[in-house]
Amino acid sequence: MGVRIVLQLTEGYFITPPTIFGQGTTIKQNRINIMPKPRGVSRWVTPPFLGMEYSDKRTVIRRRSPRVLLNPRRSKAMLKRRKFLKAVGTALAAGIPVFSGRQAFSESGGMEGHGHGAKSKAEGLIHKSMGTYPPVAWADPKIRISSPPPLMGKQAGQVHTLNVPPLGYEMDGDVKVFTVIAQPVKRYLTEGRMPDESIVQASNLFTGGMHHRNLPKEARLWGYNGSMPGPTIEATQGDRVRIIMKNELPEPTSIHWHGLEVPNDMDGAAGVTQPPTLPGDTFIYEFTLHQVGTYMYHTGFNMMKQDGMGLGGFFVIHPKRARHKIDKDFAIMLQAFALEPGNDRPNLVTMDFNWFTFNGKVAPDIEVMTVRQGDRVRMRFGNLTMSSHPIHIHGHTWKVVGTEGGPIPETAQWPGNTINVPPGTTRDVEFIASNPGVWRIHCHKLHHIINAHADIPMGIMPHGGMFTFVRVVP
Ligand SMILES: [Cu+2]
Repeated sequence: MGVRIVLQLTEGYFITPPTIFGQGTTIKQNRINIMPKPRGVSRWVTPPFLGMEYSDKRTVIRRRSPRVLLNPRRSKAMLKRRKFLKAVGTALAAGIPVFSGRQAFSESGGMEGHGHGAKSKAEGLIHKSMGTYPPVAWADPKIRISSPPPLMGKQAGQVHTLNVPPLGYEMDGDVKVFTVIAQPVKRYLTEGRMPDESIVQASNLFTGGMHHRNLPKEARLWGYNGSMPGPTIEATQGDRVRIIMKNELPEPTSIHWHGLEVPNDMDGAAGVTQPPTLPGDTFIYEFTLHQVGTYMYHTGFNMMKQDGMGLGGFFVIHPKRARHKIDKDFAIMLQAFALEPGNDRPNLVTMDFNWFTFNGKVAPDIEVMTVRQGDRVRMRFGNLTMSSHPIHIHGHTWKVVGTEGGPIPETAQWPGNTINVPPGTTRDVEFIASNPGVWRIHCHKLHHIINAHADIPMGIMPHGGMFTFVRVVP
């Protein structure tokens, strides 16, 4: 299968392609800006996604072109061919591997042989496609969104992923079979309620005049099985697992098994180890697990966008024989979104994130972790954001017992009550819940414990972001 990228240049077109693919085997990450802003353009627009055509021998599926907005009064003013070719030259000089305006348009019967006149066929094509295709959407109304698979909600193991329903499996002979459906998901980051008064004593909820109600915030994101993040896949060392991935997104995708030592063709690096799975298609991953520990899965295609839309989850492998019994085993995925006021879709081209989530929720909607005094508690953190998160617990000291490389030998474990979780890593901590009470646990980057950088009721209790409690019941 070949992936052909068509860069459509026109007046005022500011191109920020997330990913550009070579023929079959190479991926190049690129950012090019074609400047300057020509006359007649009312404003720059950063297109959310590059227009692409996905083709195999039989079919050409034209996905949507980028959003390009011109001053409507001048939208008929087409780019002169000379200017177009000049821009092509710029792109080639910028090292774009697969781009040729001539190829792109001659294959569509466009530019070839039309060198004269201001309104060549190629120009017509540019204009037509600009007008015809909207930006890549959150959901494609033509793709039916499946309800969660029947095993969603069945506990497969011991891990409690806060605010995320568990995932069960079926056996096919000796193979554990999981189903994950990549699909658009609406997620309330917060429903706009007050903190739970059964957790915090009412008299302590006095606000000092700084506390006010959160507004509800619903976001349109991408996830698996109706959940963002996706459900935690749990298996045991030595298991053979099969993961059936169905794509109900409006664009191709794949799943990368982050940290797992799988055969190369199971790595999910779409464009390198497999073709991307087209909308409506299914890809089956199957491999044997020899590792132990906390791993992740996330998209392996168009990552900047698809990870940013939320496509990730935990992959936990339990040891055949545990070091010791764990009473409570929690998993918390760290994610961040830039949701501008009045917008329910993330801005994917900024690193100014303003919503910081534990498992797709912000305080005060994040589940409280209730344990009994004396319980041995494990917490697993995974970071799919673009910055680190130092997660801090009150009233307890834990030991760092694992990373995305598996368990840390006991002699090398270290104590603390803040664990920095850098991007792309996981960290496991364990502690005995010895100290009764309601204890804060939160990211210690203080901008990460408010919502939208706007509600700042910091007087008595931080109210938002990566923040919840561990309640130790005596
Ligand atoms: Cu943080």
